[in-house]
Parts: sequence; C-alpha cells; structure tokens
Amino acid sequence: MPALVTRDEAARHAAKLKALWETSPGLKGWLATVDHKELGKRYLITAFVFLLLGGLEAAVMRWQLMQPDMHVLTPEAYAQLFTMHGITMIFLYAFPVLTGFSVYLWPLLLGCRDLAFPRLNAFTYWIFLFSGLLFYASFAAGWAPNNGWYNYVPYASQPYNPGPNIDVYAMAMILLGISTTGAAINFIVTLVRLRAPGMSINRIPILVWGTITAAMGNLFAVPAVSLAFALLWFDRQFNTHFYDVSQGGQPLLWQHLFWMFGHPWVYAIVLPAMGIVSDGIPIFCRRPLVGYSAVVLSTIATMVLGFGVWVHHMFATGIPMTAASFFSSASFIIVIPSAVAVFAWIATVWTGRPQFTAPFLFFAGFVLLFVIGGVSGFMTAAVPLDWQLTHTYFVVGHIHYVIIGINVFPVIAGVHLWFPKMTGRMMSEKLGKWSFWVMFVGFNLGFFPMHIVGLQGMPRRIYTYAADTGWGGTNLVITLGSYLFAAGVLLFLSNVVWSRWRGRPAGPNPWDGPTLEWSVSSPPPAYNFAVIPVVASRHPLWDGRLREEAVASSLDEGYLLAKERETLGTTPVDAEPDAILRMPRESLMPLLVSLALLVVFLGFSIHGVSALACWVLAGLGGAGTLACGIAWLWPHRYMVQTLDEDAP
Ligand code: HEM
Ligand SMILES: [Cu+2]
Repeated sequence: MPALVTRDEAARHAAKLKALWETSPGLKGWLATVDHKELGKRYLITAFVFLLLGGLEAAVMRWQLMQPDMHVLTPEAYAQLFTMHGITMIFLYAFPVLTGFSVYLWPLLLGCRDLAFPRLNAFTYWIFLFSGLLFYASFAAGWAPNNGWYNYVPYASQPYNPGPNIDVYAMAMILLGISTTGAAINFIVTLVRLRAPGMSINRIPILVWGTITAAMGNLFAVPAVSLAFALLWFDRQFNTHFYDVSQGGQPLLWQHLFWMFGHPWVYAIVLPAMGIVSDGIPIFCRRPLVGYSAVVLSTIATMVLGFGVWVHHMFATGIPMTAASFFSSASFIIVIPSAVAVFAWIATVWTGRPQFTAPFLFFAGFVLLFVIGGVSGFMTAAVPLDWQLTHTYFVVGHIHYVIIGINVFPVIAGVHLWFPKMTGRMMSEKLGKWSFWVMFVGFNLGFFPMHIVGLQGMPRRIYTYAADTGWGGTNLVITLGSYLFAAGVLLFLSNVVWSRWRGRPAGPNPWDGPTLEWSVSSPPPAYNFAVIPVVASRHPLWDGRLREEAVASSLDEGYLLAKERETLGTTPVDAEPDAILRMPRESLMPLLVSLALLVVFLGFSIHGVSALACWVLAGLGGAGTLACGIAWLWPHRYMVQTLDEDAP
C-alpha cells in the first residue's frame, strides 16, 4: 500500500488533485460531468421541479373538488390529472429525490471520491430525466396516462383505452426502470468496495443502510413492473392475451405483478428518508442514535417483509380467504420493525439534549405524522375494514400521511441539514421555522379530514360530487388546508433560493455533525478528500468526546492517491485497503446513450399511432445506442488499475 500522508503534506498536491477531478467549464463540462456532487444536486433539483408540477396538478384537482358540482375539469382531464399527479409524485419526485441525497452524500459519508461507476451515475440521471420528459411530453400532447398510477386492466387494455396514453406509461416506466436498476447496482458496488479503511459494516451511517436496502429491494421489485408493462404493451399492440380474460388471460396477473413491485417500492421511497431521520436526529440531540443495530436490522427486516404483503392491495378482488388472512397478518407484523425505529428516535430525543432548530422541527413533525399514517395503514390491513375503506377518500388520506409524512418532511429536514454542505451557506432559521409550522398546520388541516369524508363514503378518483351528499363542507376545508400546505412548501423553496445567495457562510461543520462529510470544506472540493481518511468508529468527528472506542479515527492522515483519478478499494466486511481504483474522466457518452434510448422508447410509445414511425425511431435509436455504447466502453490506458504491489 502507499504510505500514509498528512493533510498538510497533501495540501501541496491540492492543485493537482483539483486539476484531476474538476469538471471542465462551460456547456461541454455541464453535459459530460460525472461528478457525484453535481449529479446529486441535479437529481435533487429535478425532483423538486417534478414536486412542483405534481403540486400544480393537485391544486387544480382540489379546486375542482372544493365545492359540489364544479365543472372546471372534464372527467377525462381529471383522470389524466390524478394519474399524472400520482406518477409524478411517486416515480419522479419521491424516489429520485432520495437518490439525489444518496448520490451527493454517499462518497462523502463513506470517505471516497465518487461512486463506484461515475459514468453509470450520469447515465442513470439522464435516463430518469428523459423518462420524466416523455411523461410530460405526452401530457402536453393530451396523451397522458389516464388510468391511475396502478393502471389496472381491463381499463388499461386497448379496446377500452385505444389512445397512446397507456403505451406512453408502459414505455416511460420501463425506461425509468433502467435508471433505477443502474443506480441500485452503483450503490451496491460502492458500498461493498469503496468504504474508507476501518469503516466496517457496523460503522456505516443509517442513510447508507436505508439506500442500500432500497437498492436491493429495487433489484428484485423493478423487474416485476417492467414485465407487467411489457406484457401490457404486447397485449395492446400485438393482440397477445396475457391479461385478456376472454382468451384465457388473467386480469389479476396485472395486479400481482404491479403490487409485487408497488409495495416494496413504497418502502424504497421511505427507508432512505427514515435513514435521513436516523442520522439527523442525533446531531440535534447531541448524542449517538439509541439502538443503532436495532434500527439497521429493522430497516432490512422492513424490506424483506415488504415483499410478503403485496396482496393487501387486493383484498377486494375475491381472492381466497386463507390468502387474505395470510397477507393481512404479514401486514400487521411489518408494523413491528417500524415501531422499533420510532422507539429508537423517541429514546434518542428523550435521553439527548434536543436543539429546536428548523431541521429538528421537521424531524420531530415527521415522527408524529409517521405514527398517524401507520395507524391508518394498520386499519386498512384488516380485511373486513379494508372492504369498507378501499377506493374511498380514506385511502387518499392514508397515502398522503404516509408519503408526505415519511418522505416530504424528512426530505425538507435533510435539505436544511445538508444545504450548508452543498452550498457553503446556512438556510434562514426563521423562514425555516415558519415554513415548518405553515406546512404542518396546513397538512393536518388539509389531509386529516380526507379520512372523515372517506368514512362518509366519498370515493377516490371522482371528478365531482352532488350537493346532497353533504361532503361539500369537508371538501372546502380539505382544499383550503392543502393550499396552506402548498404555501408552506413555497415558503421553504423561497428560503432555499434566498439562502443560496444571501445565507450566512457555513464553514465546514456548522451543526457539529459526527460523520465524514462534515470534515471537509463546504462546499466540498471536487476530489472530496485530500487524503482518504481512516475511520475507527461510527462517529469519527465525535471520537475525542465520546471515547467509546479505544482508537480514534484519523482524518488528518490517510492515503493521498493523486496519480490519476483514483480512490481506494477496500474489503467488503472489514473495509481493509486492498486496491487502488482508477476512476473514469468525464464523458458525453452517458448523455448520448440516454438520448438514443429515449428515441427507442419514444418510438415504442407511438406504435399504436404509426407502426412505421415506431420502427424508424426504434431503428435509429437502437443504432445510436449501440454506437455510443461502444464509444463509452472503449478501453482507455489511463483506466488501467494499479494493484497494491506497484502502488506509489
Ligand atoms: C399539496 C400537496 C398535495 C395535494 C393537495 C394532493 C392532492 C391529491 C388529490 C386531490 C388526489 C386525487 C384524489 C382522487 O381524486 O382520487 C391525490 C392523489 C394522489 N396523491 Fe396527492 N396531493 C398532494 C401531494 C402529494 C405528494 C407529495 C404525493 C407523493 C409523494 C402524493 C401522492 C398521491 C398519490 C399516489 C395519489 C393517488 C393517485 C391515483 O389515485 O392514482 N400527493 N392527491
Ligand atoms: Cu402495500
């Protein structure tokens, strides 16, 4: 292995490291960058743009439902709106936003210089963006998906839904699946091989556990949905009969395939967010998380059990009672690991010295909403109750408590927490607290009554209702409350914009956080760490104070690695150094391959409109994918790996 070098000695190499790692200026650099920090921010910003679009759609829907017998929207327009709203929020906001945090933070948390496959990282970002653009282009053309985000057959079948709407959904989802799968592989390899020396598996931050659990889950879940949509597309375009009951097909096959993916996906969009909470609460309670191992195990257990509950979305389909009871029990059991995490957070706050900063308020608000969303979930897991509640507004209330509670609140807390790291500036505390209270009050005012109006029998996905139902008053409250919530989100976004330019300078560690990202400047240099640190505990920056471990982490002395773009490869369990890994330079190929793939999938989406155009586009795109793929994979001499024997 190379010799250990101190940070001061490394400072002499700073210019060289910078030259090696920095993205080139101008448009070309912007398009070709493979820097995880740049890509992470792009994921975050793109996801927030989709959140705004989804919010806009919601605002229009709530306007329409504010009072009985409103006619702002036609039924078809309402159908496209709730479908695009669901798709946007679940697929284009909730998961990508967490991927953004992970892509930005992982190398900084783990003590390395980039993710394992930087070009794959760029590729997965572009594919995500293009899949979103495909969805929204179809919206502009009036061809948006219109059958709800879970898109049941037979209404999704060609005879009942002849336009290209559902084909767009099928193709954009398969495209997005490529992105999710690539990102999952990138995270898994990074975790196994790139942790700083000494970061054994019991010293990994919980955000990393959350992301890796989601990534592993996605590897198994995404194929189910890609298959479901591929079969649907064959049924629609080539008259196969996978879902066609009149020809011996099975409509329920759709529901099984979709929910085998859909339920684990629900965990994929919350577990990394819960990881943000588990890493964030300790910072503001001035003590390590209570029950680290229990929280890690509960994270993994949630995902494993999450693969055994999908049928709770299908209780009303007439499945045999034995099956229903099995899946009902499994859904009850899955509450246990969540409860473990809740108790760990409460215990951390209880035994710590909480500081009521803006991010802490969002974390604390999250815990409350999580419990409410959990209870309404528990209710729908009971078969007889679910028969009453399914497809009512109660479920809309439940979805939003779970997703806004467990995803949006932790995400906003996370932005407050890491904004100083990403930009070098603090966010305004005052605006932050205001935005929390407006969001929290607006959210409960707007979304809790959904449960009530659902119990009164209001169905979900209706574009209007008659005055004599008596639902008008509650719906008025819902609309006003949700507008208040939206105002809180806008307040938060204005805080982001204001602080980006006017915020107080942050310094490397403004919150006195314990993990490696706080040991480097804000924003971090292009190469992250001048020397790769050596870690001896779970909270390397608190070692001196906590004295839990006999040895202290060494942040000021480590491996330099400055011959090329290089980072350290370590062993999977104990993280002992075993190779110097060469990392790729920036490249336009990830973007070009993604563009070519977009052309292919655009072609497939319009097969029903013009088969000729479909195959021309697919041919052109396929050739482009192949050509750019070869250019991407072309071997470069600078990438030849250095083994420890011939290291500097
Ligand atoms: C201001 C914020 C929001 C408002 C006012 C809002 C409102 C609505 C409305 C009116 C519906 C349609 C209900 C129906 O007619 O069945 C809906 C459905 C839905 N919302 Fe939201 N929503 C908001 C934020 C979110 C967020 C942040 C997420 C997820 C991250 C989300 C996920 C969903 C899902 C999955 C559906 C079901 C769509 C379907 O039935 O296919 N919403 N929301
Ligand atoms: Cu579920």
